[in-house]
Amino acid sequence: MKKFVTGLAAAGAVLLALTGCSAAASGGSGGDKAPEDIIVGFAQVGAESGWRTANTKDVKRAFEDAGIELKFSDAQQKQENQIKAIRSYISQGVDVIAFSPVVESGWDAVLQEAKDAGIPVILTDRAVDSEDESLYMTFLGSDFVEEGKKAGNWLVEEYADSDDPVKIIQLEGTTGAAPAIDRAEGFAEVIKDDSKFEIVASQTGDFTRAGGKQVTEALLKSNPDVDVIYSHNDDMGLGAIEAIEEAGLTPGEDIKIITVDAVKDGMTALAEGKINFIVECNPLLGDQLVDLVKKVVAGEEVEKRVVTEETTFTQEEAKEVLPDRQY
Ligand code: GYE
Repeated sequence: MKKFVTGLAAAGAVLLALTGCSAAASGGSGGDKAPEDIIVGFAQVGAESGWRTANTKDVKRAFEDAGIELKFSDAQQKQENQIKAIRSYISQGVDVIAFSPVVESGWDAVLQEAKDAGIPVILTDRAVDSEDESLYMTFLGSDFVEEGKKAGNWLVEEYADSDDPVKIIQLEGTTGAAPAIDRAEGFAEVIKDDSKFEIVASQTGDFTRAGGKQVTEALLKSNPDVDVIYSHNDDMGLGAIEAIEEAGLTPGEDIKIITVDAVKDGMTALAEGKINFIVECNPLLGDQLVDLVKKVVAGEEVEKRVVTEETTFTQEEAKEVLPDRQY
């Protein structure tokens, strides 16, 4: 039996050599490369938020722990910078490219270039809208629609006993980004069944604190009687808090705030009662990414979609977990 298996493996190796086809065409760069021989190119979105900082730190840590070389680039939230970085990784002939697409659309051409070069791609954190799923190996990240639904469910429960209208301002993430599109969609789906909920204004704050503050300042002027702010991330919510306080109002009381992420600054504001509810989005994707890289390089099958597990936090829960919060 053993002989047969060895023979088969040898036949496989000959076949690969004959066809000149590396396993990369079907996914991995083949063989059993030692971690120190693997090179990964990672094209990060930017450094727009606390979430992103924690994500970058964790990815770098995980690759260092694994002894895998990581080439890292920061696209400063610009798609053309990410495309440039990916092209450079292709020309350097890295083993795997991982990236967190700043927006969903417009990746097919560069993904096709990676595929033609036999370099597998792993989507990390954010999705692309490419119809051809063979352009990437897998997508590791959160279910953003689910996050939006969790935010909506809290709101529905919070106002369950009231028939008064509930006016909502939505602070959107980066226009065209998967988490902005999906968090809006999930939230809208949950609140649509009750006509007392109305999104009176919805604008992008680009996932930054400064953006959240600026948009809130402007929107408070046109909507002084708003009840709730639903922010697609903590940072924009923290910016909104500043704008609300500067307008002489009390965040968390005069205007309720729901955010997504659960980074330390957000959780602190939640514990202080300035934010009312946070839906968690886990940035610690490093170890799972390393795992997927190893599998892809070894030519092993990977799930097309790997969803990270997440929870939600009320004020009491935030107080409990804050002392041990890593990020
Ligand atoms: O929620 C936000 C960041 O893509 C999940 O990007 C990520 C989002 C995160 O800027 O804070």
